[in-house]
Amino acid sequence: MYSNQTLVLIKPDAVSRHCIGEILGRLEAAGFAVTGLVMRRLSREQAGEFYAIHRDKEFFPGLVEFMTSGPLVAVRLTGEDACRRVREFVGSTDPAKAAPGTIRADFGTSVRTNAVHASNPEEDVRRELEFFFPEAGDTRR
Ligand code: IDP
Ligand code: MG
Repeated sequence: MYSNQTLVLIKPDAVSRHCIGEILGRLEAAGFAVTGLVMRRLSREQAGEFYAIHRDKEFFPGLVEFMTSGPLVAVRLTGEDACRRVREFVGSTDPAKAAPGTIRADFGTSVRTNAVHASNPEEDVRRELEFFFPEAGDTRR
C-alpha cells in the first residue's frame, strides 16, 4: 500500500547548512512529487519514539541528541515504487560509502550526520509517514 509513498527527513545538519532547497530540488528533478511538507523540531521523546527500532544500539543516545539539535524538514514523496527508489537515491548510511551522486554522498558529513532519512520498505513506512502526516492520504487530492 505504501510502496508508492515514502518519508524523507532532511535532518538538522542539512537544515543548518542551508541545503533544504537543493535536496528538495534533487528529489523533484528525479521525478518524485512532494505531497507533504513540514518543518518541526523534535523533543527527545519524539526522536526516541521515531527511532525506537534502534533503542538498544550504542549509537542511539547520539542519534537522539543529533535529531533534536535543531529543526528538521519532513517530506512525503509520491511516485512509482518511491519507497525503494528513494532509498537508492539517498545512498548508504555512511556518506563515505554512499555511491557518487547520491544525496548522502553529496550532503552527508558522517555516519550520524548523513543529511537525510528515507523510509525503509522492509520497515513500517506507514508508521513513519503518519508520525509527521497524521492526516490520511495525499494532500494534493
Ligand atoms: P538508515 O538511516 O540508512 O536506515 P539506520 O541503520 O536505520 O540507517 O540508522 C539510523 C540512523 O542512525 C542513521 O541514518 C544515522 O543517522 C544513525 N547511525 C546509524 N549507524 C550509526 C553509527 O554507527 N554511528 C552513529 N550514528 C549512526
Ligand atoms: Mg533505517
